[in-house]
Amino acid sequence: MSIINSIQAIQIIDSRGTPTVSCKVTLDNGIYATSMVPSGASTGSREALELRDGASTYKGKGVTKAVANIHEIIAPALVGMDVTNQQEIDETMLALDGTSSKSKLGANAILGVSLAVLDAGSKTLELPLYEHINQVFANINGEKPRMQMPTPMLNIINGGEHADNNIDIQEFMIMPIGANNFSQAMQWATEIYSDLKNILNAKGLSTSVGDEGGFAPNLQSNQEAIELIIQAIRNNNLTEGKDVGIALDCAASEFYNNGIYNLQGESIKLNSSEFTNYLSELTRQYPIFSIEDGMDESDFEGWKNLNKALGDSCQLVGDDLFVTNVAELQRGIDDSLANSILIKFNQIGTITETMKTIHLGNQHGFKSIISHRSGETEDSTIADLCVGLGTGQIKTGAPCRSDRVAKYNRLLWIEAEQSDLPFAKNVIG
Ligand code: 2PG
Ligand code: MG
Repeated sequence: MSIINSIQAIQIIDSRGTPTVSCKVTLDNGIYATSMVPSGASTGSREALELRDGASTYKGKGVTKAVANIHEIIAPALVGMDVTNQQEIDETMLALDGTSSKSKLGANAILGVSLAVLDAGSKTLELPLYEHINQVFANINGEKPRMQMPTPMLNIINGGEHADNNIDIQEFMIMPIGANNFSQAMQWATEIYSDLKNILNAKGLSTSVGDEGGFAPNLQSNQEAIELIIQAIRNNNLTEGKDVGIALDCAASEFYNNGIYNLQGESIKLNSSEFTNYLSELTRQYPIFSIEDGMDESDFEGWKNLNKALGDSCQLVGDDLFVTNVAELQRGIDDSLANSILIKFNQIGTITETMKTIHLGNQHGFKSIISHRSGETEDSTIADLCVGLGTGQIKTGAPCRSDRVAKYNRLLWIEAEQSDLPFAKNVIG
């Protein structure tokens, strides 16, 4: 038994210059761990509540109330508990909050503690974090995942809410599906990224980056973004579709209104079935292996139709659609809305709930993709989560900016230390 002795929290700053919660859990044996909570921009409306002060300081975005909730409500209840009992600790916080949206304590307060508890548990057991995560999942779900290194999904052109350019689709990602191991996948990705910069430069286009480290030029169309990426892939003697797949996150809720998908960058307005055709056409033209949030979060008929049209040939990922919530995922399974789920622990607020959602997906053949948020920190827990749960895919931005590469660099260390871990080669397609 390793007992929680104290819990401290402070307000820190994330990669967008916005306050967020950091939490430190100290055990009676002197071991401690800290966490930092990420934050989204294109958030789903059914996500758990991120508690912000709304005061005049920090443009209303301070998190001192969430910090106070940790000190005044959560810490007194958790001090004295066994840190290795993740589920009991998370469920104690859920009971303290008592709301379905975590609006009393704030999902940012609860997650900060849940993550620090997870890491302190691994430290006191002297296990690498990913191995501890593997065991915690088995304790909660009675199933021990097969650990593996993921194929990374690297967002190298940013649009939508993550950039100030005219591109409507939020993320254009490369997936080095044909690499032999994780480090080769990262090598290819950085080489492609570097070539893409040269290509943009040569065309007189901006090489400034967006929130996730991808380039954010103004372009004629979504197609042009994909074609520039394909050119960069080919410049490296790699083949699109064989060595490197393309993945999109449309974040379609951001440009959907009253039944219309409004692609302002291309001056096109499409209804739900026309937008399904637009996406189907893109997959016919280009080797697109994965489409996230292809439809608005509440356009359930649209999702059903997209899944009918593309679900057999393409990974269709629910992010705003499922918000890492077990009930939302169950609806998606029952109604055949998608075939994969994006996992972001701050959408739901605890490690235990995150693991239950992944477990439900596993039972129904859904792929889980572990994901960062557009507002990030140097916290790299998602790298260990991905390996420990063996989900096979991680999306955590471009190979650029420390908030993004902290996760990739942690994965490079895991690969170096555990060379017998299999790599999720050709994970899709
Ligand atoms: C997404 C995420 C991360 P945000 O939509 O998948 O890329 O963005 O954190 O802004 O919701
Ligand atoms: Mg998304």
